[in-house]
Amino acid sequence: MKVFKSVTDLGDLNVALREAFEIKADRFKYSELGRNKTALLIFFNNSLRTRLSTQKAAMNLGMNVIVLDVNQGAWKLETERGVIMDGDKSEHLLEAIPVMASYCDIIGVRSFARFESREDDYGEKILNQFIQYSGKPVFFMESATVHPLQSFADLITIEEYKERPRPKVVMTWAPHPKALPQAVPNSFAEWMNAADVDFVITHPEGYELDPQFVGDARVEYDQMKAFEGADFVYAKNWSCPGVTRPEDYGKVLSQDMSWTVGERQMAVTNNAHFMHCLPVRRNMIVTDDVIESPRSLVIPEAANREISATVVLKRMLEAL
Ligand code: AN0
Ligand code: CP
Repeated sequence: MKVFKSVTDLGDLNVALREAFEIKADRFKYSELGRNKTALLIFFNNSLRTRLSTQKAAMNLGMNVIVLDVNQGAWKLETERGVIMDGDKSEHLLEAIPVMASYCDIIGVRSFARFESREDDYGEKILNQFIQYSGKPVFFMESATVHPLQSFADLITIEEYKERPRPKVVMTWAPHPKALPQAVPNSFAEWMNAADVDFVITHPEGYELDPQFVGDARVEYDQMKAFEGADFVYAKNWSCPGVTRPEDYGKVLSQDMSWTVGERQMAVTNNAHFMHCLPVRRNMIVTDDVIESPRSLVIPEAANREISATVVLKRMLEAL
């Protein structure tokens, strides 16, 4: 695997899931595979889970790890070609990428949507430059539009906790005070469409996700209706994807607190498990009672980030 961005990069999902459970049963099974190989993890944005779980995954495989926080201690990077660099940015991405690549074998990059231009974000301008100019395998650690390591961990979690063969999975929008990217819901939709689940998306009008990720998924604007009979409830806020009104891209269109996931909504589900990628704002996205309930999977879900990252790095090491 040279790039890890989409569900299709993993090939057969059942094979990938089997690999995940094999690694979960013995996470050091491939501890010789990464000997003398180096993973470089580059963060343009904050992280707790991705940073720690990916480092742990690399260590499981016997790799060395270097982590760079671009905005803390490194030179500020210009990302646009053709700019006269007379501002605060001391170095261009076009030099920085090959230099960073020269010190490692595999590169992971986190670079969130900037909300300056929908075209740049959905064109994956930053990550594509890493793919193009590094000459190294690149895996996405949440880009402008996708967060595949999260969705793979989510799928592993659903596989572990499902209580019937084809569970109903509902992804619901929930309120948040700040504009958040669409990467998590985009990828989750993409992965659920590829998995053997009955998938429903619910959100207020105006929050329609990009059709390339929604695919054939059912969209239900009535949250209570969507929740009926759900086996898994996956909550997430996202800002306006700008599908119907491009001028609203990245805006907070609603802070409707009736969408906060609480006992009222969970009561109409099939005793659903609650999921969220974290970090989560309590009593905005989900009530204390729901996130603390025995049906909440937020901690095992986060723990599975180590497993998804180990599978991905293993596949990349095997293709070096
Ligand atoms: C980010 C997001 O919503 O994309 C990261 C989630 C994994 N969340 C925040 O910035 C709070
Ligand atoms: N879920 C997730 O990616 O968390 P971090 O932003 O803390 O890495």
